[in-house]
Amino acid sequence: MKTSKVILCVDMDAFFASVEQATNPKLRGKPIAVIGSGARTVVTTSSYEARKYGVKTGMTVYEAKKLCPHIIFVVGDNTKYTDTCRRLEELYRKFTPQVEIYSIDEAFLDITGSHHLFGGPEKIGTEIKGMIKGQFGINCTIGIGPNILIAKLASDTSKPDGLRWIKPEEVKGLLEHMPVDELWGIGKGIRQRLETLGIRTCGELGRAPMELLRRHFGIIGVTLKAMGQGIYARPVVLHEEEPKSIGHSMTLPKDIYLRSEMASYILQLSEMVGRRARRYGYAGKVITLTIRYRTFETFTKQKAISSYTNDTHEIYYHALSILDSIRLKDSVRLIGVRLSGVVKESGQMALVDEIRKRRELSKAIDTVCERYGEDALVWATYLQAVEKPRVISPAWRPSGVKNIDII
Ligand code: TTP
Ligand code: MG
Repeated sequence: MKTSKVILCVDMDAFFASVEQATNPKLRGKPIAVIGSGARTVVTTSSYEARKYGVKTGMTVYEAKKLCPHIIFVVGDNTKYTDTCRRLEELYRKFTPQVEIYSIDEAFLDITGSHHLFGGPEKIGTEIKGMIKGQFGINCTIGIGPNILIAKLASDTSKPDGLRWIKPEEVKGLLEHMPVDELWGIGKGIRQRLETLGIRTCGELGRAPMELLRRHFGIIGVTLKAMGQGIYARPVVLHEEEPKSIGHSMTLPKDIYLRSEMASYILQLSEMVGRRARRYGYAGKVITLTIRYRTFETFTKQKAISSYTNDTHEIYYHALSILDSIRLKDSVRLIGVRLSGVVKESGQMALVDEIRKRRELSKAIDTVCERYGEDALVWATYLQAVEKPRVISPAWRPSGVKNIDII
């Protein structure tokens, strides 16, 4: 029998306000709001004492004061919060190495392999809550579930100062009558679109015909249906891990047939992959080309090369040779290029003069592009692409190399 995962979601209660109350006893137990220092600042968060009066994130100072005349405004200090965030991460790591710091005050911990060492998931939850209270003087809410979606739901529904474990066998019954927008990631827009299809609850979403969802939401329809059933494949993403690969893919503005057009996109993707690898000092030995046909059928082929590279043209050359080795069955809607088998660059890689020169050129292009934007300088072949889409994936993060393949 396949045992399910155990994921813990930790979310600080009224984070900025709690930190302020913890560091200034005069603020404890009082309605406070944390604001910025600008003249037109808004409430970033408020203490639960202030929330009782209806004070909410995003309100102006004036609006908050009207609802709660004795509210105390505190100008936020970001370094305090980021510092707390870093220290919290250390605390989580005592229970598992599988920690994802999702936002400044939220983390996901995969405790599947470690909970038995600590007396079970709830024991870990209680212990983390106690440690956070003891070390930082703040409350948090912890949700536990078989995946991130359910753990997040458990936390959201037991705030503040809560601890809730939704076990796998409880998921179905719990979701049956729950409105879809209570699920993480389903906002007003998707809720309204689902409503027009007669879908209001997660139970209805989970039972909706795949074809219907596909037609209205494209590939996301598949994820939505699974979410309605409480299924969520996204794992906890570890930040400190070395990237195993660097990839970019793009859905094309229209389906294409011509090899020459595909080559233009492949060059553009190779440049994005190469640039990212060079920026963070990585090089790889395996090039993968992904082609998704109009029908969504996806084809992936890879090629191992003899030496490590992060050179745009080498990546392009090999990706193109993969394209040449396949017989395209249909028009293409998505192309992806990936560099894997990635290691930290040694600095001694550019042995051949020609390669060294090209690397210098690549570096020069990177510098210009970083200063003036992605499109400032492009290889001439890009310009042959019929319509060049803006293709930075939503998963891209400025802070480091991130595997951004969304296929
Ligand atoms: P949240 O976790 O959304 O809120 P919270 O921790 O204040 O309250 P809750 O108990 O409901 O979890 O956000 C975390 C912190 O991020 C919050 O304390 C302030 C900051 N923040 C902003 O600066 N701007 C925003 O728009 C939001 C939503 C949060
Ligand atoms: Mg919070």
